[in-house]
Amino acid sequence: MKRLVQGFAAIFIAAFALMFMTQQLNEAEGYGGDKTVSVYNWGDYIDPALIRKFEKETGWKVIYETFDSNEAMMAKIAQGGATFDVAVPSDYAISKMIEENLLLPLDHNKLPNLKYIEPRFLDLSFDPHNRYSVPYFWGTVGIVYNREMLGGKTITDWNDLWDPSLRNQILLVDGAREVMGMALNSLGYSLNDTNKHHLREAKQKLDRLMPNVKAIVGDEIKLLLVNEEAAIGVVWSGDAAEIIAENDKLDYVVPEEGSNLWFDNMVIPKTAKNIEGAHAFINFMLDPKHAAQNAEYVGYSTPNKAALRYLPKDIANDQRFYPDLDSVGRLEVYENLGKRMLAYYNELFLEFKMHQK
Ligand code: SPD
Repeated sequence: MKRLVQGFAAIFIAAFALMFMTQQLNEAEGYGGDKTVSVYNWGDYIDPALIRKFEKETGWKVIYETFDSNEAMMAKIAQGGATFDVAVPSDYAISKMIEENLLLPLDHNKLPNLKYIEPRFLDLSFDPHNRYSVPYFWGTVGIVYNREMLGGKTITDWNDLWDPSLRNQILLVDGAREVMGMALNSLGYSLNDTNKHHLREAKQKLDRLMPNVKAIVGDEIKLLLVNEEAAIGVVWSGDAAEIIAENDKLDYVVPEEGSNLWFDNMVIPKTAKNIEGAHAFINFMLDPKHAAQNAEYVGYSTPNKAALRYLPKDIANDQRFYPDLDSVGRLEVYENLGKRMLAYYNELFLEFKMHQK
């Protein structure tokens, strides 16, 4: 009996020591702990001065980590090794994370600044009643083009990109849904198409675009276009705004065949350690002055109605980035197409990427 008790005691002590060491390790890496708020966001997607202001006002230290695709973010959160208090997924990814039970319901009482969001950005189909998510930025996908490098030629359609005169002139955003969506739209299909023949057709069409593709890149796409390393970029609208602000030879168009309307929202993952801090951070970002400062810094469009009056007029009235949605052609929000179909989109995109020069 004594040996049995000693055995249990040894197991208990070992388990406790392991728990303690894991916590120390997590805290050393910056994850978890009630003195920190860990935020997982897209690259180049916040004004660092706002992080410092939040830390100063609340006493919580922000541990900030970035990702470059919804797929990478979801894999990391689902795997659970690192835990985050706040993350910023897009529409279809939010729906998928809700389905996979990866998110905590929000306490709206702790988010009084939610009232500043324009109603058309609330209660969207990927998260009815905003039970799990609140708006951060929104936008479209389109084409940035350099008028001078194209000799005055204007671009209006996705299909313009297949013009043989554009050899080695196109940079593509590194996103499976964006690139597959562009090819599907160019063929007259929906960017949520699930017909495998249509998807293969889109992939074959992408292969025919490859001679014109200079590179498929992440956030560096902005610098490359500003520095005129290529004449054309397929980009998110907020990146386009930032690029055009740096080089006025460039313009942005949302192609007439149709494109993507997207929403990035803030959520609290189920594994969050500091739920109080997570709500405080989200509410801080929803404050109109903070939302305006953030929008001006990153270039993306804010869904915060009250923030618009703090933005310079030339930004808030720019129809390219704050369009009246009825006036923009056929825009679709990415749908959660289910695990297998999303994996198929990724597989086709990876096959396409493998044939890069
Ligand atoms: N550099 C910030 C990029 C944010 C882009 N989010 C858009 C996602 C559209 N699905």
